[in-house]
Amino acid sequence: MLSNIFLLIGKSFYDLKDVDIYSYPDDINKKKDADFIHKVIFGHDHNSDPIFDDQSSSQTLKFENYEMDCPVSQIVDGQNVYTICVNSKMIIGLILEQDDNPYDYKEIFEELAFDLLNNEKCCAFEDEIEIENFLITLFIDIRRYGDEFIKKTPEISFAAGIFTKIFLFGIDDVGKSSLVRRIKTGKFNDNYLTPTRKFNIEYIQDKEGKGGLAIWDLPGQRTFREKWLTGIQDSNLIIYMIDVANQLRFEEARREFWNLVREYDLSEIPIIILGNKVDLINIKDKNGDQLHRRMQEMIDFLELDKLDNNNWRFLFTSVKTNYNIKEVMETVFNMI
Ligand SMILES: Nc1nc2c(ncn2[C@@H]2O[C@H](COP(=O)(O)OP(=O)(O)OP(=O)(O)O)[C@@H](O)[C@H]2O)c(=O)[nH]1
Ligand SMILES: [Mg+2]
Repeated sequence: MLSNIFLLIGKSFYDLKDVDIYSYPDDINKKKDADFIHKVIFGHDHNSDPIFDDQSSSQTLKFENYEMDCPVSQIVDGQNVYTICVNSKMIIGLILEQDDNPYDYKEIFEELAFDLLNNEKCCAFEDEIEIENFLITLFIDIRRYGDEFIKKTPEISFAAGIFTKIFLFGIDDVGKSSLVRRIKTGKFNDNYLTPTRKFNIEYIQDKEGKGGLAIWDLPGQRTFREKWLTGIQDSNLIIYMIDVANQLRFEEARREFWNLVREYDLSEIPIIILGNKVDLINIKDKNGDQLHRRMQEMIDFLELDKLDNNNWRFLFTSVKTNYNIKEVMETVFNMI
């Protein structure tokens, strides 16, 4: 488990007075922890390509792009430290628990730091609050990843026979994580969720003893979509969710669905397509003809009839109003 994160940034790493130190949640102090910091810098420098160019002192700290070297794992004063150097000017360090394997965190550490800095441009390293927010975001996401993914990996293989793996995907903002939360806790909150960043696995035990589900809630944002292919393997059932109220993104939703279906042989796996946020479209009679017509329109648009797989169902849902959520669960258990 990640216990602390820190950032060393400065015009030169050779003299600590030129280095600013930020950390979260525990304070790392320039005076008190000087020895520790020196060792971290030395250890990183001697375990990676030469990265600290001493020309740097005259240059500014403004960057267009952020490049990262490969993370370095070291034990410093008995602490499990994992550091990455950015643009030869900064070191971001994770302090992990003793029995953590830093390499489990390699991918998330590199990708998240890269994504936050280059794609989301969340920090320009000019403002202290911005820097602190950047560190806190990294901390929370890496910690959550550790808690939910790394710790649970053995559980998946161990429980493979008991838990049915459900692969839940769809473009961003359609309501996937909201659905998982609804199933798990019965709750919905308009303001509760933020975009998912990593595979999120939720284990749900059916109350009536029908079995256990491991629902893989995938991040829908564009940068994560190529990862879908990695996660889909061994799935027992697939749920593809679209937002029926957002017509502007129908085309994108259809494209992403077929990208995956074509790429991976899904002919044997049951598929449920959920048209979510039905509360936002104007249908007066939710069980009558009008809804039926809408459903047929969606099926035609998504070209579901072209699926090799005959084992699919389309359902309208509203995670918000709880409409059809019970039916989703029934359909899941019927289909598997
Ligand atoms: N009106 C309405 N809003 C919903 C419904 N389901 C989810 N939302 C809202 O849609 C937004 C996105 O929901 P999320 O569950 O985070 O979406 P997601 O698909 O997990 O998004 P990514 O993780 O980015 O892929 C949130 O603001 C939800 O509150 C619904 O049935 N009706
Ligand atoms: Mg989500």
